[in-house]
Amino acid sequence: MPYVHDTLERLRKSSPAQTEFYQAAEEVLECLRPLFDRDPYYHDHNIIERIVEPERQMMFRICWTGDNGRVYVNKGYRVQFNSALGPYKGGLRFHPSVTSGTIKFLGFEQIFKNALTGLPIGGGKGGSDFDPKDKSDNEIMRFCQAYMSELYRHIGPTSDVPAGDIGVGAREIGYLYGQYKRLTGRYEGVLTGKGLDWGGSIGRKEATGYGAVYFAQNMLKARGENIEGKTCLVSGAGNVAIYTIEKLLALGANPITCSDSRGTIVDNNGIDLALLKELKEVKRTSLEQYLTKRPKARYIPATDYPDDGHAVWRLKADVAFPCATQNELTDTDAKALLQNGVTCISEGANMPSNAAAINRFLNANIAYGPGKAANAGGVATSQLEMAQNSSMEQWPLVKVDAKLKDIMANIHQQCADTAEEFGEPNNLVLGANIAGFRKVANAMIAQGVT
Ligand code: NDP
Ligand code: 2IT
Repeated sequence: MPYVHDTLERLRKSSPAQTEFYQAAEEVLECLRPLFDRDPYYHDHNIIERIVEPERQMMFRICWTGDNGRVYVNKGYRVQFNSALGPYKGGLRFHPSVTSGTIKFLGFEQIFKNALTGLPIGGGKGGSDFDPKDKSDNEIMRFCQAYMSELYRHIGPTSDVPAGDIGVGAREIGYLYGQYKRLTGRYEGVLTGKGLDWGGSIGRKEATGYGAVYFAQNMLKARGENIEGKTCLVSGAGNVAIYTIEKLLALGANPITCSDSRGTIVDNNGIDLALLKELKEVKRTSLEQYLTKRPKARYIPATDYPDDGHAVWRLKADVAFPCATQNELTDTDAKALLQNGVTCISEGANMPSNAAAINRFLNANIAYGPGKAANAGGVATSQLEMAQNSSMEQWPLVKVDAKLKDIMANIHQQCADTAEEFGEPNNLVLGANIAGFRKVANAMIAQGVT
């Protein structure tokens, strides 16, 4: 199929060094081959060349003052990738590893994820190479204010609505929102993940993790199984990991791991959720501290796996939830997971498994839910927050949670049906990419060449 091949070749030349973006684009485009083979419609409209190019990208300087009086400089980004289905929607990531390529890969994934939710949201993403670790609360506030001092002119409740991602949680959203309000004088739904007393949706904080567990339940149900009693591996110790663990415990599963960039906790009696929240949501400290209250747990430093892989994936279990970051799960990890009996993987993170690991899962025919489907509960609940903001209402948890469950079941069904339609039942990667793509592409074509 020269169309896919040529587009990827052009991207490789025009986006040098954007390896994560290229990886994400290659996965999607390779999955689209059977669709293009069947029908020249999308080719006739030159749709993949159009869809891999962001509508707009902002890069800006952020200057902020440290507690020591020194002025620091960081890079800021916002990629407005695709608005065919609605206002740009997607989180902000503050992490020292962030480059324009990282934000572009995340924005690209977001387009298809948001399409799968069935809600009217386009795809975008933003962030900075700012490192929030070891910064004081005042430094975080000044950085957020500086970031919003540029971003505010590019966003709005019906044009572009950012939210959280790695390094951006309730505290950062608060400071960003305060600055937006100060600069514009407007109290409106321009960010999601807000505090519950000032426009936030009940259930948003929990939604990505809960949604990833609901997605696993749907995959297991399709195979006549249930999550109850299953031993689960979870990576990460942030927002997504914590609420994945919370839902697993509530459903009678046994999550035995969590991890941060420094190491992994293995607690065969089940992760102590209250302790994890205290360490990560209140004290913002290293996971190693977990041992002081749970001495029977084990701590494996990340340095034990310096080059290839992650301790979390080397344990006996039934279900795995990668909830930390991109490419955290290598081919060696994938091999270990399969050998250790894991038969279901639901990705809370964005693109956590590398291409070789994904191929291994698909060849083994296990239940594999790719991030753009399995972690869509977060952005879906963000859209529910936008709906509540625009009607000036706040819905109760039962309503939000029922909608979230419905949305996750729908996403699973769409992916499974589309995989079946293209003769690869169980290939939810193919199903997610084709189902998401068709919605966006059809809307782009209907709206003409813009
Ligand atoms: P948080 O910042 O709350 O937590 C991230 C966690 O992952 C931390 O425990 C962090 O450890 C760990 N981590 C980050 N980078 C690495 C690394 N290179 N190696 C090992 N561990 C690492 O972020 P979230 O929980 O919000 O996000 C986690 C993932 O989920 C990301 O891929 C994000 O894009 C995705 N996601 C998030 C959504 C949301 O609503 N928040 C929605 C959908 C997807 P440490 O603190 O030591 O760095
Ligand atoms: O990757 C993601 O979907 C998110 N970080 C959440 C985006 C959002 O707008 O809630």
